[in-house]
Amino acid sequence: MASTVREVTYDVLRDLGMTTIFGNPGSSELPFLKDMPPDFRYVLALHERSAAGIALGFAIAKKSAAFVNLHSIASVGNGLSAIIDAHYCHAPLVITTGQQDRRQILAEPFLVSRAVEVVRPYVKWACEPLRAEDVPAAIARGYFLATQSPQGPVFISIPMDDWNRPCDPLAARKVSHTGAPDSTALMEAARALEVAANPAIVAGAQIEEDSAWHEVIALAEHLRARVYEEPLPARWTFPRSHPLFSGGLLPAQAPLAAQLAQHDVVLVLGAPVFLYYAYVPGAAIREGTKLFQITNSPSDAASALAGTSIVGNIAAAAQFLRDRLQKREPQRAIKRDASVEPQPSHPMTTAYLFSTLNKLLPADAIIAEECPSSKGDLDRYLQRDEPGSFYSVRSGILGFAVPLAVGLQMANPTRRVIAPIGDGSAQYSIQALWTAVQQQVPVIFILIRNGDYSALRGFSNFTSVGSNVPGIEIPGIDAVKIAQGYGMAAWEVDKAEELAPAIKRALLEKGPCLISVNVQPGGQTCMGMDQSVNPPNYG
Ligand SMILES: Cc1ncc(C[n+]2csc(CCOP(=O)(O)OP(=O)(O)O)c2C)c(N)n1
Repeated sequence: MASTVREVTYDVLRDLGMTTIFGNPGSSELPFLKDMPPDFRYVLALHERSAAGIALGFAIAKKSAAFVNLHSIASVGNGLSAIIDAHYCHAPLVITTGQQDRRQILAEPFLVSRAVEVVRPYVKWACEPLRAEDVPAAIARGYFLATQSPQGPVFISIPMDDWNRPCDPLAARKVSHTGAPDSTALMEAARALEVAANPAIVAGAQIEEDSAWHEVIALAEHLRARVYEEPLPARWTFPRSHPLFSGGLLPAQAPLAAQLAQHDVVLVLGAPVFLYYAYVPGAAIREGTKLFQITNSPSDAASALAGTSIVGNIAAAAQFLRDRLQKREPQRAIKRDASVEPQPSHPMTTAYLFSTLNKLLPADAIIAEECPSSKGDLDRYLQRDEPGSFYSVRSGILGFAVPLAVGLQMANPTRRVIAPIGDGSAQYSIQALWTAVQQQVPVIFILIRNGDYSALRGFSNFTSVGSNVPGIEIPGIDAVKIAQGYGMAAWEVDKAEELAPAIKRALLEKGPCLISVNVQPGGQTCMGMDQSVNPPNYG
Protein backbone atom coordinates (compact mmCIF):
# COMPACT_ATOMS: atom_id res chain seq x y z
CA MET A 1 0.00 0.00 0.00
CA ALA A 2 1.32 3.46 -0.90
CA SER A 3 2.31 5.69 2.00
CA THR A 4 0.62 8.99 2.76
CA VAL A 5 2.23 12.37 3.37
CA ARG A 6 1.32 11.98 7.05
CA GLU A 7 2.93 8.56 7.41
CA VAL A 8 6.13 9.63 5.64
CA THR A 9 6.26 12.81 7.75
CA TYR A 10 6.13 10.85 11.02
CA ASP A 11 8.91 8.58 9.67
CA VAL A 12 11.01 11.63 8.82
CA LEU A 13 10.42 13.20 12.25
CA ARG A 14 11.43 9.94 13.91
CA ASP A 15 14.60 9.69 11.79
CA LEU A 16 15.52 13.25 12.74
CA GLY A 17 14.94 12.62 16.46
CA MET A 18 11.98 14.98 16.76
CA THR A 19 9.41 12.75 18.49
CA THR A 20 8.06 15.45 20.80
CA ILE A 21 5.49 17.80 19.27
CA PHE A 22 5.03 21.14 21.05
CA GLY A 23 1.79 22.66 19.96
CA ASN A 24 -1.60 24.19 20.14
CA PRO A 25 -4.02 22.63 17.68
CA GLY A 26 -6.85 23.90 15.52
CA SER A 27 -9.02 22.47 12.77
CA SER A 28 -6.27 22.81 10.16
CA GLU A 29 -3.79 20.69 12.17
CA LEU A 30 -6.16 17.85 13.12
CA PRO A 31 -5.59 15.81 9.90
CA PHE A 32 -1.86 15.71 10.81
CA LEU A 33 -2.36 14.94 14.49
CA LYS A 34 -4.90 12.14 14.02
CA ASP A 35 -3.51 8.70 14.89
CA MET A 36 -0.23 10.20 16.23
CA PRO A 37 2.13 7.18 16.53
CA PRO A 38 2.52 5.92 20.12
CA ASP A 39 6.26 6.67 20.25
CA PHE A 40 5.47 10.40 19.82
CA ARG A 41 4.39 12.68 22.62
CA TYR A 42 2.32 15.83 22.28
CA VAL A 43 3.05 18.69 24.69
CA LEU A 44 0.05 20.98 24.75
CA ALA A 45 0.39 24.64 25.62
CA LEU A 46 -2.64 26.88 25.89
CA HIS A 47 -1.27 29.64 23.64
CA GLU A 48 1.05 29.58 20.63
CA ARG A 49 3.57 31.87 22.37
CA SER A 50 3.92 29.35 25.17
CA ALA A 51 4.05 26.32 22.84
CA ALA A 52 6.91 27.78 20.81
CA GLY A 53 8.56 29.21 23.95
CA ILE A 54 8.58 25.83 25.70
CA ALA A 55 10.01 24.24 22.55
CA LEU A 56 12.70 26.93 22.52
CA GLY A 57 13.81 26.04 26.06
CA PHE A 58 13.77 22.35 25.21
CA ALA A 59 15.81 22.85 22.02
CA ILE A 60 18.55 25.04 23.47
CA ALA A 61 18.95 22.84 26.54
CA LYS A 62 19.06 19.64 24.48
CA LYS A 63 21.19 21.26 21.78
CA SER A 64 18.98 19.69 19.15
CA ALA A 65 16.02 20.74 17.03
CA ALA A 66 12.51 20.76 18.49
CA PHE A 67 9.36 20.28 16.43
CA VAL A 68 6.49 22.73 16.85
CA ASN A 69 2.97 22.54 15.40
CA LEU A 70 0.96 25.75 15.70
CA HIS A 71 -2.41 26.86 14.47
CA SER A 72 -2.83 28.47 11.08
CA ILE A 73 -2.38 32.27 10.95
CA ALA A 74 -2.58 32.35 14.77
CA SER A 75 0.83 30.68 14.71
CA VAL A 76 2.38 34.02 13.88
CA GLY A 77 -0.33 36.19 15.42
CA ASN A 78 0.15 34.68 18.84
CA GLY A 79 3.45 32.89 18.36
CA LEU A 80 5.56 35.49 16.58
CA SER A 81 7.31 36.82 19.68
CA ALA A 82 8.57 33.32 20.52
CA ILE A 83 9.70 32.88 16.90
CA ILE A 84 11.61 36.18 17.18
CA ASP A 85 13.15 34.93 20.45
CA ALA A 86 14.23 31.74 18.66
CA HIS A 87 15.80 33.85 15.90
CA TYR A 88 17.88 35.88 18.36
CA CYS A 89 18.65 32.92 20.66
CA HIS A 90 19.77 30.77 17.71
CA ALA A 91 17.24 28.12 18.78
CA PRO A 92 16.71 25.36 16.20
CA LEU A 93 12.93 25.12 15.91
CA VAL A 94 11.14 23.38 13.06
CA ILE A 95 7.81 25.19 13.20
CA THR A 96 4.90 23.84 11.20
CA THR A 97 1.49 25.35 10.93
CA GLY A 98 -1.78 24.37 9.30
CA GLN A 99 -3.15 26.07 6.22
CA GLN A 100 -6.65 25.98 4.74
CA ASP A 101 -7.56 23.34 2.13
CA ARG A 102 -5.61 24.07 -1.07
CA ARG A 103 -8.80 23.79 -3.13
CA GLN A 104 -10.32 26.94 -1.63
CA ILE A 105 -7.37 29.11 -0.61
CA LEU A 106 -7.99 31.49 -3.49
CA ALA A 107 -11.41 32.35 -2.07
CA GLU A 108 -9.88 33.65 1.25
CA PRO A 109 -11.75 31.27 3.55
CA PHE A 110 -12.00 31.47 7.36
CA LEU A 111 -8.56 30.76 8.91
CA VAL A 112 -6.64 31.13 5.67
CA SER A 113 -3.01 31.85 6.51
CA ARG A 114 -0.41 34.20 5.11
CA ALA A 115 1.95 33.22 7.88
CA VAL A 116 4.81 32.46 5.48
CA GLU A 117 4.94 36.12 4.44
CA VAL A 118 4.55 37.43 7.99
CA VAL A 119 7.26 35.33 9.56
CA ARG A 120 9.98 35.68 6.93
CA PRO A 121 12.36 38.23 8.58
CA TYR A 122 12.71 36.05 11.67
CA VAL A 123 13.24 32.57 10.25
CA LYS A 124 16.02 30.99 8.24
CA TRP A 125 13.51 29.65 5.74
CA ALA A 126 9.74 29.92 5.32
CA CYS A 127 7.89 27.75 2.86
CA GLU A 128 4.51 26.41 1.85
CA PRO A 129 5.35 23.44 -0.39
CA LEU A 130 4.00 23.67 -3.93
CA ARG A 131 2.92 20.01 -3.90
CA ALA A 132 1.51 17.90 -1.08
CA GLU A 133 4.11 15.18 -1.64
CA ASP A 134 6.91 17.72 -0.97
CA VAL A 135 5.86 18.19 2.67
CA PRO A 136 8.16 15.53 4.25
CA ALA A 137 11.15 16.73 2.19
CA ALA A 138 10.40 20.34 3.18
CA ILE A 139 10.43 19.34 6.86
CA ALA A 140 13.77 17.55 6.40
CA ARG A 141 15.21 20.54 4.55
CA GLY A 142 13.96 22.83 7.29
CA TYR A 143 15.58 20.63 9.94
CA PHE A 144 18.97 20.71 8.18
CA LEU A 145 18.79 24.48 7.89
CA ALA A 146 17.60 24.99 11.48
CA THR A 147 20.47 22.95 12.87
CA GLN A 148 23.11 24.60 10.68
CA SER A 149 25.25 27.10 12.60
CA PRO A 150 24.07 29.65 13.58
CA GLN A 151 21.00 27.67 14.46
CA GLY A 152 17.54 29.18 14.26
CA PRO A 153 13.88 28.65 13.47
CA VAL A 154 12.37 27.56 10.14
CA PHE A 155 8.72 27.70 9.21
CA ILE A 156 6.60 25.40 7.03
CA SER A 157 2.93 26.00 6.30
CA ILE A 158 1.02 22.85 5.33
CA PRO A 159 -2.43 22.83 3.71
CA MET A 160 -4.80 20.55 5.61
CA ASP A 161 -5.74 18.44 2.59
CA ASP A 162 -2.10 17.40 2.05
CA TRP A 163 -1.84 14.80 4.78
CA ASN A 164 -3.79 11.96 3.15
CA ARG A 165 -2.19 12.38 -0.29
CA PRO A 166 0.08 9.56 -1.52
CA CYS A 167 3.80 10.06 -0.99
CA ASP A 168 7.01 8.09 -1.53
CA PRO A 169 9.26 7.38 1.46
CA LEU A 170 12.17 9.76 2.00
CA ALA A 171 15.72 8.42 2.40
CA ALA A 172 17.47 9.56 5.60
CA ARG A 173 20.47 11.86 5.04
CA LYS A 174 23.19 13.47 7.09
CA VAL A 175 24.20 17.13 6.82
CA SER A 176 27.10 18.55 8.85
CA HIS A 177 26.32 21.73 10.73
CA THR A 178 29.41 23.70 11.69
CA GLY A 179 31.97 25.65 9.71
CA ALA A 180 35.66 25.96 10.57
CA PRO A 181 36.93 29.56 10.92
CA ASP A 182 39.35 30.94 8.35
CA SER A 183 42.88 30.10 9.56
CA THR A 184 44.52 33.07 7.80
CA ALA A 185 42.19 35.47 9.60
CA LEU A 186 42.76 33.65 12.89
CA MET A 187 46.54 34.02 12.46
CA GLU A 188 46.08 37.80 12.34
CA ALA A 189 44.27 37.63 15.69
CA ALA A 190 47.01 35.34 17.04
CA ARG A 191 49.73 37.82 16.04
CA ALA A 192 47.93 40.68 17.77
CA LEU A 193 47.37 38.63 20.93
CA GLU A 194 51.00 37.49 20.98
CA VAL A 195 52.25 41.05 21.47
CA ALA A 196 49.32 42.35 23.53
CA ALA A 197 50.27 43.94 26.84
CA ASN A 198 46.82 43.55 28.40
CA PRO A 199 44.41 41.42 26.36
CA ALA A 200 40.78 40.85 27.28
CA ILE A 201 38.10 38.39 26.24
CA VAL A 202 34.40 39.17 25.96
CA ALA A 203 32.39 35.98 26.47
CA GLY A 204 29.12 35.68 24.53
CA ALA A 205 26.19 33.29 24.35
CA GLN A 206 27.48 31.53 21.23
CA ILE A 207 30.22 29.96 23.36
CA GLU A 208 27.54 27.70 24.75
CA GLU A 209 25.95 27.11 21.34
CA ASP A 210 29.31 25.88 20.05
CA SER A 211 30.11 23.81 23.20
CA ALA A 212 33.17 26.00 23.69
CA TRP A 213 33.06 26.57 27.48
CA HIS A 214 36.17 24.57 28.29
CA GLU A 215 38.14 25.80 25.29
CA VAL A 216 37.40 29.41 26.24
CA ILE A 217 38.44 28.87 29.87
CA ALA A 218 41.65 27.22 28.65
CA LEU A 219 42.36 30.12 26.26
CA ALA A 220 41.70 32.77 28.94
CA GLU A 221 44.01 30.99 31.39
CA HIS A 222 46.65 30.53 28.69
CA LEU A 223 46.58 34.26 27.90
CA ARG A 224 45.90 35.36 31.49
CA ALA A 225 43.22 37.57 29.93
CA ARG A 226 40.45 39.20 31.88
CA VAL A 227 37.05 37.88 30.83
CA TYR A 228 33.97 40.11 30.64
CA GLU A 229 30.44 38.88 29.98
CA GLU A 230 28.77 40.42 26.90
CA PRO A 231 26.14 43.12 27.63
CA LEU A 232 22.61 41.82 28.40
CA PRO A 233 23.83 38.23 28.27
CA ALA A 234 21.34 35.62 27.10
CA ARG A 235 23.64 33.00 28.66
CA TRP A 236 26.43 33.12 31.19
CA THR A 237 29.33 31.44 29.46
CA PHE A 238 32.24 31.82 31.88
CA PRO A 239 32.41 30.58 35.49
CA ARG A 240 31.41 33.43 37.75
CA SER A 241 33.83 32.47 40.52
CA HIS A 242 36.83 32.13 38.18
CA PRO A 243 39.66 34.50 39.18
CA LEU A 244 39.79 35.97 35.66
CA PHE A 245 36.06 36.78 35.55
CA SER A 246 35.71 40.55 35.55
CA GLY A 247 31.94 41.11 35.41
CA GLY A 248 29.53 42.26 32.75
CA LEU A 249 29.72 45.01 30.14
CA LEU A 250 27.25 47.88 30.05
CA PRO A 251 24.78 47.99 27.12
CA ALA A 252 25.67 51.43 25.71
CA GLN A 253 28.48 52.56 23.42
CA ALA A 254 30.47 55.13 25.41
CA PRO A 255 30.32 53.39 28.83
CA LEU A 256 31.15 50.00 27.33
CA ALA A 257 34.18 51.38 25.50
CA ALA A 258 35.29 52.99 28.77
CA GLN A 259 35.10 49.65 30.56
CA LEU A 260 37.42 48.08 27.99
CA ALA A 261 39.72 51.11 27.64
CA GLN A 262 42.59 49.59 29.63
CA HIS A 263 42.97 46.72 27.13
CA ASP A 264 45.05 46.95 23.98
CA VAL A 265 43.55 43.84 22.36
CA VAL A 266 39.97 42.67 22.86
CA LEU A 267 38.78 39.31 21.61
CA VAL A 268 34.99 39.01 21.43
CA LEU A 269 33.99 35.37 21.41
CA GLY A 270 30.49 34.48 20.31
CA ALA A 271 28.72 37.82 20.69
CA PRO A 272 27.68 40.82 18.61
CA VAL A 273 29.86 43.95 18.73
CA PHE A 274 27.94 44.94 20.78
CA LEU A 275 24.36 44.55 22.04
CA TYR A 276 23.28 48.05 23.12
CA TYR A 277 20.16 49.30 24.87
CA ALA A 278 20.26 53.05 25.62
CA TYR A 279 21.84 55.25 22.96
CA VAL A 280 24.94 56.81 24.47
CA PRO A 281 27.03 57.66 21.42
CA GLY A 282 30.75 57.10 21.27
CA ALA A 283 33.29 54.86 19.61
CA ALA A 284 32.49 51.16 19.94
CA ILE A 285 36.01 50.65 21.23
CA ARG A 286 38.76 53.04 22.36
CA GLU A 287 40.97 54.25 19.53
CA GLY A 288 44.14 52.19 19.44
CA THR A 289 42.55 49.04 20.90
CA LYS A 290 42.55 46.17 18.42
CA LEU A 291 39.23 44.38 18.34
CA PHE A 292 38.69 40.87 16.98
CA GLN A 293 35.32 39.18 16.88
CA ILE A 294 34.91 35.45 16.41
CA THR A 295 31.28 34.56 15.82
CA ASN A 296 29.23 31.72 14.41
CA SER A 297 26.87 34.31 12.91
CA PRO A 298 27.67 35.92 9.52
CA SER A 299 25.04 38.52 10.37
CA ASP A 300 26.77 39.51 13.64
CA ALA A 301 30.05 39.69 11.73
CA ALA A 302 28.59 41.95 9.07
CA SER A 303 26.84 44.29 11.52
CA ALA A 304 29.74 44.77 13.97
CA LEU A 305 30.54 48.46 14.50
CA ALA A 306 34.31 47.97 14.67
CA GLY A 307 37.16 45.51 14.41
CA THR A 308 37.99 42.43 12.39
CA SER A 309 35.33 39.72 12.31
CA ILE A 310 35.98 36.02 11.79
CA VAL A 311 33.08 33.65 11.16
CA GLY A 312 33.21 30.07 12.38
CA ASN A 313 32.97 27.66 15.26
CA ILE A 314 34.09 29.25 18.54
CA ALA A 315 35.53 26.08 20.11
CA ALA A 316 37.68 25.42 17.03
CA ALA A 317 38.84 29.06 16.97
CA ALA A 318 39.74 29.10 20.68
CA GLN A 319 41.71 25.89 20.32
CA PHE A 320 43.49 27.21 17.21
CA LEU A 321 44.57 30.35 19.06
CA ARG A 322 45.73 28.51 22.17
CA ASP A 323 47.82 26.11 20.07
CA ARG A 324 49.63 29.00 18.45
CA LEU A 325 50.18 31.33 21.39
CA GLN A 326 52.74 31.31 24.19
CA LYS A 327 51.37 30.59 27.64
CA ARG A 328 51.69 33.70 29.76
CA GLU A 329 53.08 33.76 33.26
CA PRO A 330 50.46 34.03 36.00
CA GLN A 331 49.85 37.62 37.03
CA ARG A 332 48.33 39.04 40.13
CA ALA A 333 44.79 37.84 40.80
CA ILE A 334 42.12 40.30 39.73
CA LYS A 335 40.63 42.12 42.69
CA ARG A 336 36.90 42.48 42.51
CA ASP A 337 34.84 44.62 44.84
CA ALA A 338 33.49 42.38 47.56
CA SER A 339 29.73 42.73 47.45
CA VAL A 340 28.12 43.87 50.67
CA GLU A 341 26.00 41.19 52.34
CA PRO A 342 22.38 42.35 51.87
CA GLN A 343 20.34 42.68 55.05
CA PRO A 344 16.69 41.73 55.64
CA SER A 345 14.14 44.53 55.47
CA HIS A 346 10.42 44.96 54.91
CA PRO A 347 9.57 44.87 52.08
CA MET A 348 12.75 42.99 51.27
CA THR A 349 15.19 44.09 48.57
CA THR A 350 15.87 41.97 45.50
CA ALA A 351 19.54 41.96 46.61
CA TYR A 352 18.43 40.09 49.75
CA LEU A 353 16.23 37.78 47.67
CA PHE A 354 19.06 36.74 45.34
CA SER A 355 21.76 36.43 47.99
CA THR A 356 19.44 34.16 50.00
CA LEU A 357 18.61 32.15 46.89
CA ASN A 358 22.30 31.78 46.10
CA LYS A 359 22.99 30.19 49.49
CA LEU A 360 20.23 27.61 49.12
CA LEU A 361 20.32 26.52 45.48
CA PRO A 362 22.01 23.29 44.39
CA ALA A 363 25.32 24.01 42.61
CA ASP A 364 23.94 22.73 39.30
CA ALA A 365 20.62 24.63 39.44
CA ILE A 366 19.59 26.34 36.20
CA ILE A 367 18.35 29.94 36.19
CA ALA A 368 15.67 31.10 33.72
CA GLU A 369 15.67 34.87 34.27
CA GLU A 370 13.23 37.61 33.36
CA CYS A 371 13.35 40.26 36.01
CA PRO A 372 14.06 43.54 34.22
CA SER A 373 14.75 45.96 37.07
CA SER A 374 16.49 43.44 39.32
CA LYS A 375 18.85 42.02 36.69
CA GLY A 376 21.69 43.92 38.37
CA ASP A 377 21.08 42.37 41.79
CA LEU A 378 20.71 38.93 40.29
CA ASP A 379 23.98 39.42 38.44
CA ARG A 380 25.75 40.52 41.63
CA TYR A 381 24.49 37.88 44.02
CA LEU A 382 23.89 34.69 42.02
CA GLN A 383 26.97 32.61 41.31
CA ARG A 384 26.83 29.94 38.59
CA ASP A 385 29.91 28.06 37.45
CA GLU A 386 28.60 25.28 35.24
CA PRO A 387 27.68 25.30 31.55
CA GLY A 388 23.98 25.55 30.77
CA SER A 389 23.16 27.34 34.03
CA PHE A 390 21.76 30.70 32.96
CA TYR A 391 19.27 31.75 30.30
CA SER A 392 17.71 35.16 29.71
CA VAL A 393 15.71 37.01 27.09
CA ARG A 394 17.78 38.22 24.14
CA SER A 395 15.09 40.00 22.10
CA GLY A 396 13.74 42.30 24.83
CA ILE A 397 10.24 40.91 24.32
CA LEU A 398 8.71 40.00 27.67
CA GLY A 399 6.97 36.64 28.04
CA PHE A 400 10.13 34.62 27.50
CA ALA A 401 10.96 33.00 30.81
CA VAL A 402 7.80 31.20 31.98
CA PRO A 403 7.63 28.90 28.92
CA LEU A 404 11.43 28.81 28.64
CA ALA A 405 11.70 27.42 32.19
CA VAL A 406 9.22 24.64 31.39
CA GLY A 407 11.18 23.60 28.29
CA LEU A 408 14.53 23.77 30.09
CA GLN A 409 13.22 21.58 32.90
CA MET A 410 11.73 19.03 30.47
CA ALA A 411 15.16 18.73 28.84
CA ASN A 412 17.05 18.59 32.15
CA PRO A 413 15.24 16.16 34.44
CA THR A 414 18.22 15.86 36.83
CA ARG A 415 18.84 19.59 37.38
CA ARG A 416 16.45 22.02 39.05
CA VAL A 417 15.22 25.04 37.09
CA ILE A 418 14.60 28.22 39.10
CA ALA A 419 12.80 31.04 37.30
CA PRO A 420 12.99 34.52 38.89
CA ILE A 421 10.40 36.50 36.93
CA GLY A 422 8.93 39.98 37.39
CA ASP A 423 5.23 40.21 38.26
CA GLY A 424 4.69 42.12 35.01
CA SER A 425 6.79 39.84 32.78
CA ALA A 426 5.06 36.69 34.03
CA GLN A 427 1.69 37.84 32.68
CA TYR A 428 2.71 37.76 29.00
CA SER A 429 2.77 33.95 28.86
CA ILE A 430 1.31 32.96 32.22
CA GLN A 431 -0.61 29.99 30.79
CA ALA A 432 2.67 28.06 30.45
CA LEU A 433 2.21 27.38 34.20
CA TRP A 434 -0.56 24.98 33.18
CA THR A 435 1.81 23.00 30.93
CA ALA A 436 4.34 22.82 33.79
CA VAL A 437 1.66 21.22 35.95
CA GLN A 438 0.46 18.84 33.25
CA GLN A 439 4.02 17.75 32.45
CA GLN A 440 4.90 17.63 36.16
CA VAL A 441 8.19 19.46 35.62
CA PRO A 442 9.48 20.74 38.98
CA VAL A 443 10.33 24.34 38.05
CA ILE A 444 10.42 26.77 40.96
CA PHE A 445 8.91 30.05 39.76
CA ILE A 446 9.97 32.99 41.94
CA LEU A 447 7.56 35.75 41.16
CA ILE A 448 9.13 39.10 42.05
CA ARG A 449 6.20 41.20 43.15
CA ASN A 450 6.96 44.90 43.24
CA GLY A 451 3.54 45.94 41.92
CA ASP A 452 4.83 47.95 39.00
CA TYR A 453 6.87 48.11 35.84
CA SER A 454 9.95 49.23 37.76
CA ALA A 455 12.26 48.94 34.76
CA LEU A 456 10.18 51.55 32.92
CA ARG A 457 10.33 53.82 35.95
CA GLY A 458 14.10 53.36 35.91
CA PHE A 459 14.33 54.16 32.19
CA SER A 460 12.18 57.28 32.65
CA ASN A 461 14.47 58.59 35.37
CA PHE A 462 17.61 57.62 33.46
CA THR A 463 16.58 59.44 30.27
CA SER A 464 14.87 62.45 31.95
CA VAL A 465 11.39 61.47 30.72
CA GLY A 466 10.22 62.18 34.26
CA SER A 467 7.57 60.47 36.33
CA ASN A 468 4.41 61.80 34.67
CA VAL A 469 3.80 58.65 32.62
CA PRO A 470 0.67 56.47 32.71
CA GLY A 471 0.59 52.68 32.66
CA ILE A 472 3.42 51.94 35.06
CA GLU A 473 1.57 50.52 38.08
CA ILE A 474 0.16 46.98 38.11
CA PRO A 475 -1.62 46.58 41.46
CA GLY A 476 -4.05 43.86 42.42
CA ILE A 477 -2.54 40.79 40.73
CA ASP A 478 -2.60 37.70 42.93
CA ALA A 479 -0.18 35.34 41.20
CA VAL A 480 -0.64 32.76 43.97
CA LYS A 481 -4.31 32.38 43.08
CA ILE A 482 -3.54 32.39 39.36
CA ALA A 483 -0.99 29.57 39.80
CA GLN A 484 -3.39 27.65 42.02
CA GLY A 485 -6.03 28.09 39.35
CA TYR A 486 -3.76 26.20 36.96
CA GLY A 487 -3.33 23.47 39.58
CA MET A 488 0.10 24.57 40.83
CA ALA A 489 1.29 24.67 44.45
CA ALA A 490 1.89 28.32 45.27
CA TRP A 491 2.40 30.54 48.27
CA GLU A 492 3.32 34.09 49.18
CA VAL A 493 6.38 35.37 51.01
CA ASP A 494 6.05 38.78 52.58
CA LYS A 495 8.60 38.95 55.39
CA ALA A 496 12.32 38.43 54.93
CA GLU A 497 12.43 35.67 57.56
CA GLU A 498 9.89 33.64 55.57
CA LEU A 499 12.07 33.54 52.46
CA ALA A 500 14.64 30.84 53.27
CA PRO A 501 12.03 28.38 54.63
CA ALA A 502 9.90 28.95 51.52
CA ILE A 503 12.83 28.21 49.19
CA LYS A 504 13.70 25.08 51.18
CA ARG A 505 10.09 23.93 50.97
CA ALA A 506 10.03 24.56 47.21
CA LEU A 507 13.19 22.50 46.74
CA LEU A 508 11.39 19.54 48.34
CA GLU A 509 8.42 19.76 45.96
CA LYS A 510 8.19 16.98 43.37
CA GLY A 511 6.18 19.11 40.91
CA PRO A 512 6.29 22.79 39.90
CA CYS A 513 5.54 25.54 42.38
CA LEU A 514 5.40 29.31 42.54
CA ILE A 515 6.56 31.60 45.32
CA SER A 516 5.28 35.15 45.08
CA VAL A 517 7.78 37.36 46.93
CA ASN A 518 6.82 40.90 47.91
CA VAL A 519 9.80 43.19 47.28
CA GLN A 520 10.63 46.88 47.21
CA PRO A 521 10.15 48.66 43.87
CA GLY A 522 13.28 48.51 41.73
CA GLY A 523 14.53 50.65 38.86
CA GLN A 524 17.27 52.57 40.70
CA THR A 525 19.53 51.97 37.71
CA CYS A 526 18.80 51.28 34.05
CA MET A 527 20.39 47.94 33.11
CA GLY A 528 23.20 48.75 35.53
CA MET A 529 23.63 52.35 34.30
CA ASP A 530 22.96 55.61 36.11
CA GLN A 531 23.11 59.31 35.15
CA SER A 532 26.91 59.24 35.29
CA VAL A 533 27.08 57.58 31.84
CA ASN A 534 25.52 60.65 30.20
CA PRO A 535 22.30 59.05 28.94
CA PRO A 536 20.11 60.43 26.15
CA ASN A 537 17.59 63.08 27.22
CA TYR A 538 14.03 62.37 26.12
CA GLY A 539 12.49 64.84 28.54
C1 LIG B 1 5.99 42.24 25.28
C2 LIG B 1 6.54 43.47 25.93
N1 LIG B 1 5.69 44.44 26.33
C3 LIG B 1 6.18 45.52 26.98
C4 LIG B 1 7.52 45.67 27.20
C5 LIG B 1 8.06 46.91 27.89
N2 LIG B 1 8.61 46.60 29.22
C6 LIG B 1 9.93 46.47 29.45
S1 LIG B 1 10.32 46.18 31.04
C7 LIG B 1 8.68 46.22 31.48
C8 LIG B 1 8.29 46.01 32.90
C9 LIG B 1 8.27 44.59 33.32
O1 LIG B 1 7.72 44.50 34.60
P1 LIG B 1 8.18 43.43 35.65
O2 LIG B 1 8.31 42.10 35.03
O3 LIG B 1 7.26 43.53 36.82
O4 LIG B 1 9.63 43.83 36.05
P2 LIG B 1 10.17 45.13 36.79
O5 LIG B 1 10.34 46.16 35.72
O6 LIG B 1 9.16 45.54 37.80
O7 LIG B 1 11.46 44.70 37.34
C10 LIG B 1 7.87 46.46 30.39
C11 LIG B 1 6.39 46.54 30.43
C12 LIG B 1 8.36 44.66 26.69
N3 LIG B 1 9.71 44.74 26.79
N4 LIG B 1 7.86 43.56 26.10
